[in-house]
Parts: sequence; C-alpha cells; structure tokens
Amino acid sequence: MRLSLRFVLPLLLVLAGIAYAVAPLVDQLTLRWFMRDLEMRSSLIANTLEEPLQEQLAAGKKVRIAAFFNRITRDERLYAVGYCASPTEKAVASPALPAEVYCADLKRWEGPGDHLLKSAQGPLLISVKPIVSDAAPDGRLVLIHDMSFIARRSEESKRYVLYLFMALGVVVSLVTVIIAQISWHGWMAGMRSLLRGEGLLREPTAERQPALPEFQPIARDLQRLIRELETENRTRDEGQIIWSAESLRAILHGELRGEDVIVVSNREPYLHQRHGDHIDVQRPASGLVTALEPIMRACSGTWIAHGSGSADREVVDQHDHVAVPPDKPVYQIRRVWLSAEEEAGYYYGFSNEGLWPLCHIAHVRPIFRSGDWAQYVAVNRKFAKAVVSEAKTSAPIVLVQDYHFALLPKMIRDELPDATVITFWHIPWPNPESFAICPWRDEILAGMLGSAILGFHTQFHVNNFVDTVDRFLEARVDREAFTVSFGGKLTSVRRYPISIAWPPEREMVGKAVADCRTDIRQLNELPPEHKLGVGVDRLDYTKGIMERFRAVRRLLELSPEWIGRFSFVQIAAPSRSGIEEYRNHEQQVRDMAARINGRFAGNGPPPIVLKIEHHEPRDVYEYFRAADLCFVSSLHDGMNLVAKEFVAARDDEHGVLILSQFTGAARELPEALIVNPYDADQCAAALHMALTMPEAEQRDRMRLMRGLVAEFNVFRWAGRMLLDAAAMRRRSHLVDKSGAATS
Ligand code: GDG
Repeated sequence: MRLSLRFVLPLLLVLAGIAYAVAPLVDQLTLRWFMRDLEMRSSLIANTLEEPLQEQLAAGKKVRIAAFFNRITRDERLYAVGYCASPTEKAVASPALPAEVYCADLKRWEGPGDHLLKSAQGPLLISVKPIVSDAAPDGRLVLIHDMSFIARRSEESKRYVLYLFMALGVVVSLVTVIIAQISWHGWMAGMRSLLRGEGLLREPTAERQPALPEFQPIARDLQRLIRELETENRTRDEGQIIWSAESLRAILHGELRGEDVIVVSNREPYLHQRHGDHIDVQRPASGLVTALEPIMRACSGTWIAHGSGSADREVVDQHDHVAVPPDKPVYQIRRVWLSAEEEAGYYYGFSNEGLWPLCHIAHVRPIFRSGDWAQYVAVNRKFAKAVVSEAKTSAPIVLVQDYHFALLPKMIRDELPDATVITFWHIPWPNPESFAICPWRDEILAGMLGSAILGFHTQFHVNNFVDTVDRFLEARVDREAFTVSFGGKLTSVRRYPISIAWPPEREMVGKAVADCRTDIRQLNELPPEHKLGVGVDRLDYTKGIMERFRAVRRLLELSPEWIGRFSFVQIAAPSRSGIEEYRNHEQQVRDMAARINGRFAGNGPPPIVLKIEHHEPRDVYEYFRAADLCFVSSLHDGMNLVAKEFVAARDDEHGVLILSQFTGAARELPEALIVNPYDADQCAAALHMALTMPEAEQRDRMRLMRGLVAEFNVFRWAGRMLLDAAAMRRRSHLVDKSGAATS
C-alpha cells in the first residue's frame, strides 16, 4: 500500500501541473476558433444584407436603414451594425454602435491584426465588410459581435479541462494501485513459493493451480541459481560468520535441508549407571564427546554408540534408542551392544593396544593379534548394519568418529552408495614407516578411503596419511587438491582442527574466579595464597603425566623457593583400565607422585595432589578457574581439548597455559608457553616463568588465545566439514546429471 501511495501522489501532482499548463492553451485555441467562426458569420451577414441595403441606399431611406439594423441586432450575439457610405460621413447604425467605431477610422478595424474592442459590456469583435455601389464606392458595413459569451465559454472549457485531468488522475491512480497490489502479492507469493521449492515445481493440488510446464525449467534454473548464489555468498562470508550452535543449525538447515545426520562413535555421550536402586546419568571424560555433543544438539540426529553403561539396557526403548540430553532431549542415542569378547578384541585389543600406540609416538609398542582384528572387523560390520537400519534415507550424512571404525566408511559405502561419509580421525597419523608395521595396513587404508571426506587435526597428519596411501596402495594422489582416488572413488583429505563450544556453558563459568580460588584451596587444604597448577587428563600414557611430575620435581630442585608454596593438582579420569599397559601406567603415576611428595615432605602442602577419579565437567572448570597455571604435557596428541578448555574457563584473562609442542593445539595457541615435555629443565623453567609472569603479560597472552578459541570453535569445525560435504554432494549431483545427459 505504501508503495502504491508513493507512486500515486507524484502522479497526481504531475497531472495537476499538466492541467495547469494546458488550460491557457485550450483557452487561446478556442478563442481563435470562435473568432474565425464570427468572421465567417460576419461575411455571411454582409452578403445577406448587401442587396436589401443597396435598395435602401438607392431609395435614400437612411431612417429605414437604421430601423432595419435595429431589427437585425435582436440577435443577442450581434451587438451593433452600422454603415458608412464614406469616411467623411456619419455612420447609419443601430444605437449600440460604440463611440470608438466611426467612419473616418474604419481602416483600423480592417486587414490583419487584433479586431477586439474592450467595452464596458465585455469584449466586442469588430468586423468591417465592403458594400460598394456607384453612389458609395467606399461604402463599408460594420458588424460588431458580442464576445462575452466567449469569455464564459473559456471559463467553462478551463473548468472542463481541469475536471478531465482530475478524473484521469483518479482513474490512473486506481488502476495503478489495483495492478500494483495484485502484482506485488502475486509476485511475492510466487517468489516465496519458488524459494521454498514449491509452486512451479510442485504437483498441482486441489487448492493450487497446475504448474505451467513451460515455466518448470526456468523455475528449476532459478532455484539452482539462487542456491548457488547463497552458497557462494556463504563461502565468501564465512569469515564473517560468528559460529555458534544457532548459526551452525541455521546453516545446516539451509544447506542440508533437514537431511539425515548420523554420528557413529565408540563412546556414547551419556551413560546410564546403576548405583544400588537408582540410575545415574554420566557424561564420559572424552575429547570426542566434548566436541560432538554440541553438534548433535544443533542437528538433532541419531548418535550410534556402544552401550557401555551398567544401566544402559534398562532405559532404551525396543529399538535400543534413548533420547538425550536427559533434562531436555533433542537427539537420540542408538545403543549397540557388544559381547565381552567383542569388546576385548575390538576395543581393548585392536583399537587401544594396536592402533592407539601405533598412531601416537609415545614409545609404547603396538600389539596386533589376529583374534583382535577379527573382532574389529566384526564390530565394524555390526555398526555398519546399525547405520543402515538408522538411515532414514538412502543418502544420509554419516559422521564416523575415530580409529575404532577405520573399516566402517567402506562398509557403509558398500551398503549405501549414495551416503556421504565424513570420517574424522581424532588421533595423530604417523609417518608411512611407522604405520607400515600394522599387518592389516592395506585393509585399514582401503576402509578409510570409503569416506568422501577424511579429516585430521593438523596438516602434518594429513601429509602423513597421503604419504602412507601413496606408499602402500594403488591409488591416485593429488597433492595439490589433497584428494585420493581409489577404486574409482574420490576422498578429500583435509585438516579440520577440532575445538570446543564457545562461549562455554554458563554453569561452567558461573562461579566467580575468586570464589573458585578460595574453595579449591580450602578443599585441598592449601593456604589461601598458595600457588596452584592444574592438569586434567584421561589417565593415559600419551598425556605425559609422568613427564609433568618430573618437571614439577625439577622446578623444586632448581627453584627451591617454591617448595611449600606451589602444588600441582592432577585430575586423572580412569581410562581403559582393562589394558595392562594402562594399569601399569596408573601404578607408575601413583608411585611417582608419592615419591616426589615424599621427597619434599615436611615443607607444607605436598607438591603433587593426585586425584584419580572422574570429575563432573563443572568441577573440572572450577579447577581451571582456581589455578595459576595449567600444564598440558602430552607426548603426542591429535589436538588436546584441555588446553582450549582452560583458555575458555579464564574469562578473567589470568592464568598461564604451558603446552606441549607435540599437541595439535600448539599450532593454534602459540601464546602459550610451548615446551618439549621430554625436556624436564625446559618445563621447569616454563613453570617458574608461569608462576612469576606479570599480570599484564598473562592478560595479553590469554586475550589472544581466547580470541582464537572463540573464533575457531567446535561449531566452525563441524560446520566446515558439513558444508564441504554438502558442496561435494551438490557437485556429485551435477556430475550424475551431466553423465546422464551425455549417455
Ligand atoms: C582425543 C584425542 C583430541 C578429562 N578428565 C575428565 C574430563 N576430561 C575431559 C577434558 C576434555 C577431554 O576429557 C579430554 O580431551 P583431550 O582432547 O585432551 O583428549 P582425548 O580424550 O585423548 O581425545 C585428542 C580429542 O580426541 C578430540 O578430537 O583433542 O587429541 O586424543 O574435554 O575436559 N572430563 C570430566 N571428568 C574428568 O575427570 N568430566
């Protein structure tokens, strides 16, 4: 409506202007017409009068002539009539002849020029016609017409012109408004339905008109164009996107249009544990779970995982589903049950005694048993079946997580050729020589290459993988595009550095830093001003916990002023305790902590506080906020999320991160104090530097690191992978189409 008014008002103004300009022209034109008519009329009257007038003149009856003229002027338009026999004589005329018209001056009213005379009665038109006889060779008949009727008519015609333009304006405006409204609504509805993929492309229904077949190709092209533009814009604007659960959800909704998203991981995001007569819900200590949980919340898909909680079977429905998170369910877990043999062979054996040490350079020998391998194959197949049964379409997007499922991508592709499998390998990938010791290396590589996208944390791991494939498989490797073509299928191998949710959940950082400092020190019986370091890990030999303790010992040796003034709290979540190597490692960690504490006993609080137990995430964050420093000393780590969590926890911009150079995180957080965990002296120096670092420097470093984690958060990690998958699906649709067109 506003649009219409915006158009109509100027239109009316323009029309009024035109009317104003046109009216005088019309006036002049009509005046000229009338004068020409009157001239003709005068000639006609003169011709008619000539004969009777000649007779009267010949009879010399001037009085009768005057009476005759009088009669004629009863015509209301003929104002006066007169006759001049010669310029020197007085005119014989009807009484109304104006004084300005006299015989001696008749030349003035003859010939071209203005013959109008303005009198008190109004304008008069003077017309002089020769009436010649032998007696009066210069005789002239004067006819004077009353022109006041012309002025009246001119007023009327001006009025009519104005009315005409007003009516025209109203009609044009009405037509404009009606057309504009109809077109706007129609156009908007059309565009809306077109953008929704409806309308022209939809089948006709009772309410909807049938689609015009000739418009369908145009509509399709338009839709495709719009989508391509959207995608291009998004790619161009990606740097501008503030990645959050909402923006991820919005982008995925637009890009994947509610497609079927399935996650497969060994570890489930929620375990149900029985404690006596009640069931507890536990969130496991796992970087992978920490990273994927927010994505599932954003996508509302299905997460397939090993049901390993003691009460897991009690809470699922008949399809082995349970809705989570328990307080506000938004997605579902599909639990897969494993026998003790399967778990022993697939999980503890091949995955954690074989692949885990194989991929980490932590100087623990991998153990490969054929029995474990058989279970690994069988369990991968079991999960592949679960994927097929959970898929709602023939082309789901399946996010396969980690080294437990190296064979799964190919198994899924064999069953669902249109599925898009994205595999993320959360741990490092070794160089080809190291990987070559695996007896089933070719099967593992071929299994992984069933993925459309294969992701690692760092470019270094990407390069190692591509080198390994190049060395051992008959595959075509493109090192520019980082793609591998194997068995006629293409896999894109890319770097997707994982991260954490940003901003951290409110309940994690809700408690003030000062309160965290006080409470944690009280809880651990430490003085209020005691310096505190913290480490949080699964109890795993790759995390370098012993190297960390060695560094603390070295600090106290090199800088004894810290004895009794500094303690290091190590939170270690028990992990894989079914494996001997892990049990031994736990024992070694306990022994070492005890030895160091023993050595410095009697000087106040112990240097090492070892807490081998599961902590709730909120408790972990409370430690992060209470500490002066956080020490991550992994011997080898894909990424290490603890480093990023510590940074996220410190909204006070204080605290120092000491970070092993062998973590993926070290590439992203150079403002941390980067150390070699094998170098105890260097680590001790870093500890001392952290404990004495001025607040301003702490703030500067922390600010930069927080900026990076905020920007490169887990939503970006997931979004980037899923957007790449969506682009890949679009490309393959195009290839399929052009293939069909040319075949
Ligand atoms: C693999 C890769 C990669 C630790 N103790 C407790 C606890 N945690 C949480 C931490 C953190 C997670 O566990 C550990 O994450 P990391 O990244 O450090 O390590 P991995 O478990 O080895 O994860 C690793 C990761 O996958 C992601 O791709 O970064 O390189 O090895 O979130 O806070 N959480 C709770 N209680 C604990 O006692 N609740």
